[in-house]
Amino acid sequence: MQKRSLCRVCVALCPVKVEIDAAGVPVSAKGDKDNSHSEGFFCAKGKYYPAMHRSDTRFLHSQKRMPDGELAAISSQAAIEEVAEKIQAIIDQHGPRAVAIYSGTLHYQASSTAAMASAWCNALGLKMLFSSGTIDQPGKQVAAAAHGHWLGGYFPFDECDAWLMLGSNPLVAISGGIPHANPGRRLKRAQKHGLKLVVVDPRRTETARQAALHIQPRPGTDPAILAGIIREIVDRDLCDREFLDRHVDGFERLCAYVKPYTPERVAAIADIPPQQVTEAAQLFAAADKAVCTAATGANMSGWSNINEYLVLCLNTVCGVYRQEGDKVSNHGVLTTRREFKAQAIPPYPIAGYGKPLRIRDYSPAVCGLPTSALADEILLQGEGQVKALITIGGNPMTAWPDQEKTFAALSSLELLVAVEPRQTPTTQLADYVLAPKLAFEKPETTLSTENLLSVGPAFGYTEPYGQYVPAIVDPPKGSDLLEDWEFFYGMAQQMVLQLTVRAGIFPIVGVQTPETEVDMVNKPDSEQVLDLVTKGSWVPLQALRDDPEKILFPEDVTVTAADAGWQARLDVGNEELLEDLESFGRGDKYAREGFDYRLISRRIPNSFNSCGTDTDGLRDRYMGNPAFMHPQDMLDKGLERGDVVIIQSPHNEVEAVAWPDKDLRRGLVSLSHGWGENPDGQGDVRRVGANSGRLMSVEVDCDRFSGIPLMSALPVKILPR
Ligand SMILES: Nc1nc2c(c(=O)[nH]1)N[C@H]1C(S)=C(S)[C@@H](COP(=O)(O)OP(=O)(O)OC[C@H]3O[C@@H](n4cnc5c(=O)[nH]c(N)nc54)[C@H](O)[C@@H]3O)O[C@H]1N2
Ligand SMILES: Nc1nc2c(c(=O)[nH]1)N[C@H]1C(S)=C(S)[C@@H](COP(=O)(O)OP(=O)(O)OC[C@H]3O[C@@H](n4cnc5c(=O)[nH]c(N)nc54)[C@H](O)[C@@H]3O)O[C@H]1N2
Ligand code: SF4
Ligand SMILES: [Mo]
Repeated sequence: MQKRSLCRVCVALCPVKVEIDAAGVPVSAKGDKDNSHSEGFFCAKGKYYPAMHRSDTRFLHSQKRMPDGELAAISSQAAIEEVAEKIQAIIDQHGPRAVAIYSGTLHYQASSTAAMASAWCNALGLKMLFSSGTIDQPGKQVAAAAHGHWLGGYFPFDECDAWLMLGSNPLVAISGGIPHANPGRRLKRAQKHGLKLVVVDPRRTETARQAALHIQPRPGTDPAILAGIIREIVDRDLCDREFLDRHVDGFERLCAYVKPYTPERVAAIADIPPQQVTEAAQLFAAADKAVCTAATGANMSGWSNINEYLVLCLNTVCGVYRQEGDKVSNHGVLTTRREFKAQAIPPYPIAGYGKPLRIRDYSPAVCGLPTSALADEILLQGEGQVKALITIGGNPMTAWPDQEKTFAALSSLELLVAVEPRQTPTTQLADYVLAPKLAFEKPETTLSTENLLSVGPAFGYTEPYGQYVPAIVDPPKGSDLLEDWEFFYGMAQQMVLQLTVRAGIFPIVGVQTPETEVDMVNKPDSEQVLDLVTKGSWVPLQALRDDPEKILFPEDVTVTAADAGWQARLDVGNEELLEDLESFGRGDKYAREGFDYRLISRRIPNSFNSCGTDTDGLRDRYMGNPAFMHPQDMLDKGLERGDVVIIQSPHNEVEAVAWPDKDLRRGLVSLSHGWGENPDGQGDVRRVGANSGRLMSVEVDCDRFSGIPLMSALPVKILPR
């Protein structure tokens, strides 16, 4: 029997057709060719998603750590009661700051999880809330706060003539850069209509190969490239003067800061031909509709805030936004109904949103609390020490920078709870594992990906697309699993809390989303929770349930005039952030004597962070997560494909498997994350992979707002084993 669902490994949420056997077990999946939005697109991880449902490493029951040190099955209800009681006791004794939450990537992809977990945290007054966002692209929120927002929004990818991307590879990551569904086909189609793609990446990526212009710089030099492009646009008088005059402050200051970045200087810093700067500027400014975006590569290489800020400045200097009367073809389906107006939302403070952390002078910022500081907040004794951590849909032991410190911290906790469906390096340390149902076992909507439009121009859908899918299989026989949200609801009931659920996943700037008090006596069912998180949406969720064939919901929406008397302006002259450009210009502050290679971040097609790393068939595409190097660099070091090397950073070292990649610049090692065992593991690196986070320090070279450490362009040495 075949049933339709959505793959939920990554934000593409690809529509899939799942083959279910007579026993009700999902056996295989393929892309849904009948779906006009995705046109059958899916990937290897989606193919193996049914296998993840059946995996040997999956927990079929919640778990409790026993006195002998082993995990043992416990009923979901008992797990809820015991965890709730322990959390309450810790709060009673040490206050709410002793309890921290870490929300990982898979927390956001289930709309009910994010809504109910947030509601529970709010009801308890928890403030120590961390997420994978601050070890991802935190410069986005920082830059947006300094710059402001344009309520008319950006033109979607499909309508643009030029598209400039720094540090993203959407043809593999399927995340941002190019909108999620079927990015390859979308790109080809857009190019047929004349779109010029410019990619800035030290690696000739799958996406870069399709570009009209690929700039292949030294990693960590994006500030120079962006400043150079803006300078050229100003110099050649290619700015949108009218937009700047009417809606923007700080232009003169921006011009002064980018002035030193002549094409020749940029070329010297980034080691690229100077004419590429001019060419990129001309391609971008000549386009009728264009957008510049940056992703992880530009956020992890030491200059996240200034990179993301210059991206916004470039867009604003060229006035790329939708104006009054422009059609809004991607208005939304399941997010809260809203207006698009030709007006600015002014800048707001970057930080200072609450009580500071105890270490490294961090205070809550627009991007949230710095995850890189959480291990130290757990380890640092005294008043305010974090004693309990709940991780939801994340895997700190493979994802957090400085794996050894993370290991020490997580091992020392009084209580570690993981809401996690499978055995991971993190669950090896957990006191409780709350075992959730997996995707095919629960209903879902496309809300979470649609809501990503609040992250930036290349996120969310480019068309008014929405889908609802019901549960299509029962959980495995004999299992005792709940949906993620039910754990938080159950704990709230146990702790006698009133929960209030807010619609949506991430707030959308300028939009008031409806809130609803949850019935704490009669437990809602999953469908009712989905109704709460889509309350006030463009299209009522029930309409999607009633007609599953209908997936596009276009309405005639245009950008309206600004409110009468509206004065707010965008700011491209934020001195605090532009000072980073000044600091960048003083020389390579991250270089370390003797560390002659740079490790750069990347994604590989066969794993999604740590998902897939224990799935046969996905794991074995390479030997774990290899350390890609230029073939000539390997030759110079006498290395062959598959040889084990030691990658040493100023902070620590790991073993990794060398693998040739002619698409890299010389002098680089390109290593993906999410792999590797705990530091006490004994596994073969060729199977378990290398943990790149172990090389990173959370004490030096971290950003002052988000705490994101140097996770790309990291100086390393390559040594024989
Ligand atoms: N060195 C280095 N480190 C990095 C990065 C890098 O480039 N380099 N990238 C960073 C980035 S961008 C990110 S986003 C983070 C990722 O950091 P995390 O989000 O912490 O890591 P994931 O491996 O994505 O964890 C997702 C977990 O959710 C579990 N899961 C799957 N389905 C469900 C479900 O239905 N419910 C629940 N509760 N759990 C589920 C999976 O088994 C997995 O263990 O890593 C960051 N770390
Ligand atoms: N297959 C797969 N897909 C994924 C994930 C995965 O693990 N596997 N992870 C998901 C997650 S959590 C996220 S956040 C997204 C991220 O999505 P992307 O940000 O698109 O991630 P990557 O594919 O790693 O692309 C980053 C690119 O930055 C380049 N880079 C490294 N350093 C620099 C630099 O200093 N400057 C510039 N300009 N480029 C640099 C790298 O070579 C790489 O090609 O992907 C998501 N999708
Ligand atoms: S993992 Fe692959 S199939 Fe699944 S949603 Fe992402 S791109 Fe689609
Ligand atoms: Mo991420």
